[in-house]
Parts: sequence; structure tokens; C-alpha cells
Amino acid sequence: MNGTRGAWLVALLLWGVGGVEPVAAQSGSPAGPVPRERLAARRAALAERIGTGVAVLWSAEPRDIEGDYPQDSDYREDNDFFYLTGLEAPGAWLVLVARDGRGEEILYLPARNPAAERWTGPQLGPGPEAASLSGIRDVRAADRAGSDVAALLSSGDSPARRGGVFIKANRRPPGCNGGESDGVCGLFAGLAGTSDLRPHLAALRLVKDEDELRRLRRAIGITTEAQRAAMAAAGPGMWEYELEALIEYTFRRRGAERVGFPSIVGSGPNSTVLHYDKSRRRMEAGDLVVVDIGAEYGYYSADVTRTYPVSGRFTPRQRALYELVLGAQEAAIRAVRPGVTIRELTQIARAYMRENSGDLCGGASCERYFVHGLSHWLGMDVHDVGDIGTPLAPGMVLTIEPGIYIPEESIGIRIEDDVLVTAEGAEVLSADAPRTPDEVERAMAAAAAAAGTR
Ligand SMILES: [Mn+2]
Repeated sequence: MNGTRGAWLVALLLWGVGGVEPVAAQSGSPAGPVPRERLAARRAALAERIGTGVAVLWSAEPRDIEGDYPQDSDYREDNDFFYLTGLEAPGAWLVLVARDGRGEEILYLPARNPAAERWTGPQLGPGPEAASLSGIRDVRAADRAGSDVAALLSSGDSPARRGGVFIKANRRPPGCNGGESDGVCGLFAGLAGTSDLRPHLAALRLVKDEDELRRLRRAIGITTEAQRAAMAAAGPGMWEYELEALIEYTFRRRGAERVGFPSIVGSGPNSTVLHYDKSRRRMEAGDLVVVDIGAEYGYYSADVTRTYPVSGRFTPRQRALYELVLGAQEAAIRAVRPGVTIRELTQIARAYMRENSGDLCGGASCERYFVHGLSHWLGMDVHDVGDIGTPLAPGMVLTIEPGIYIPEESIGIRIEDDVLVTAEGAEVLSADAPRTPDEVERAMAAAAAAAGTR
């Protein structure tokens, strides 16, 4: 990390002649920047929801793992801040002043710090570049933010007096997470008329716009590619961590900058542990392996699960149980359309399982082995924000993921797809990953034939 002085001198010289741009939001990232018009539309929608009042948001706190070696890639922007500004900017504030549904915006960014930038690279400072990337014309230095907001809240004609102040109830101003309560850190403490901004942002984020869908489709495409690669490679004797490495290699080389969540590769007994992510076991012939993975691309995460037989062929019992899970999933997917709720989809999947268990699970239905929820929203968070009771509407994206887990038999089966609600019904965004037992076996057999293995 330290042997780069020469490179830095070159960089600084180039910078001097305009050859190196300061950090530009996501403009250098594989996903590219969020278009300014989209950002403006999201801020306008938030102002309209609030009506009258003042909303204040902060960027994420830089992560500090056991000490003081900050690395640029440690920083992941706060989802809501990114959603509204498209920026990655530690120490920033966004102030939205809404009057009768129309908003004015002020962005506060810390002054640039050349000494810190030697370690973690150029940062965006207050200036025209930030304005151009975010579409927010009024960009100021962050050291003014506290006094500006205090003045804004106390002035006689402030919309805060009429409509209140909206902040995220789980967040504090930048640098205030050590419990400080004076100055900027105490700005909102005990302030009357403060309400939580999160439900408003969640309602907006529930319906994806065109740029969000572009990112999600790409994240999901990368993830289904990784599922195919993993299916092709899996076999007896392979360690779970080898399969995990192969999956994340595909993510990274296709431009995913992170995993949306720790990869779950659970074989044999581990297939029945819902969020097993240690990947420490060696896979054996006869095992099923549950592979629940999601690439994060441009701040949006996929979440796709496939279950495959390590030896390349399901046993008759594994196949019968798999068909039951698949049937439940298909019944739920067929029912997706505007107006339906996740609760109703869950009832449909569970009813299918009850009615089609036969004697697979002894005298009772296999439903008792379906021990988790059917669906969650998908987006910037893998379990994305939004009221789970909201009726489906076009542009919403949810997972559909029934499962059966029988620890006594070391059989765990989960099948998970990512579904976009359309005007007419549903589009399965993760359809490129083999899903029926025959498709899975064919994909594994083709790979084995090509490699001369298994
Ligand atoms: Mn999921």
C-alpha cells in the first residue's frame, strides 16, 4: 500500500493538466452513474410525498474495522442517500426543503483533504462537479451544514414549522455515532415535530424506475451465470468454499462490486441450515447443495437460489421433494399480478404444498418443513425496504422462494427466483438459471461431458 509514491506524483501531475478526474460518484464504476433526470425525479417524488417540511439525510459512516487502515472499497454509500443523489460521499448532508409538494435541495460536502486522499483516492468536494453529477445546483461546504440547518429550522417562515422535520430515525449527523449530544450532534435531539423519513423513502424505493431495473436485471444476469458455472463445476470431493470462490469470481469479473449478502453454499446437512455461509464442508456423492447467492451491481442486489445434486442426478426421493417445492413456487409465480399481496402468495404456495405432499413426509403434509417466508422485496438491500403488506404494483420486484428442510435426512431444498410485477402479471428475471430437475441434471451432465469428469 505504501510503494506508490511515484505513481502518485504522476497522478498529481496529470490531475494538474486535467487528465485525472476526481472521484465521480459511480461514473467510473461498471454500472455507471445514475442519470441526473432519475435522481431529480426521485427527489421531486419525495418532496411531493412530504408536502411541506424539511427532510435531512446523511451519507454513510466510513467503516472502521479494528483500527485505522481505511480503504476506499470499504465505503458503501447509504442506500437512501445514494438513491437521491447518486453520490458516494462520506460526511455529506442532503437537505430537502418542501413547500406544498415542491422541493428545494441543498447538498453539503466536506472540503477535500489532500492528505487523506493520498490514502484512499480523490473525493468529491463542494463544487460544480458535484452539482453536475447530482443535478443539485446548490452545493455547499459541509462545515456549514449544522448552522444552516439550525437556522432553517428556527426561522419564522420555515416549512419545518408548518410540516415538521423528517430524518431517518436510526441515523445521526456524520461523526456523531459516539454518543455526542452537543452542537451538530444535538441538532435534532428533543426537537418537536420530528418524524421518521424511512417509510417515505421505502414507499418510493418499492417501485423501481428504469435505471433501477437496468441495474437489477444486470445483477440477476450475473448471478444466473454464476449459478450455471457452479452447476457445471460441482462434484463429489469439492469443498463448499471452492464452489463459493467460483461463484464470486463470476460476480467480480462481470462487474459486480460486492456480494449482495454472504454466499450460501450448503451441502448435505448444511443444506438444511437456512443461512449457513461458512462453506467449510467437503461435498459428497448423494448430497444436495443449496446455493443461495446474489451479486450486487451498481448498488442493486440479486437473490437467486438453486439446489442441485452434487453427483449430477437427483435420487428419486430428492426429485419428488424438489418437484413439490417447484410446484409450490410455480403456483405462487402464476398468481403474481397487481393487487395481490405477499400474504396471499404465501397462502397459495402453502396450500399447494399441503395438497400435493402425498405420503412424502409421512402422515402429515410437508408444509411443516417449509420453515421460512415465501417472499421479500428486492432492490438496493437484498431484503429491501417497504411494507410487506403492500399490494403488488407494476415495477415492484420480489423473490419467490419456497423450501423444504428435513434435517433428519440431510435434505434441504430451496428454489428462489426474482420476479418483476408487470401490468399483466409477472416477469421472472432469473429465468436463465436451470430450474426444473431435468434442466438441472442436463446442465450438470453437459458440463461433465465437456470436462470428462463426474
Ligand atoms: Mn431471498
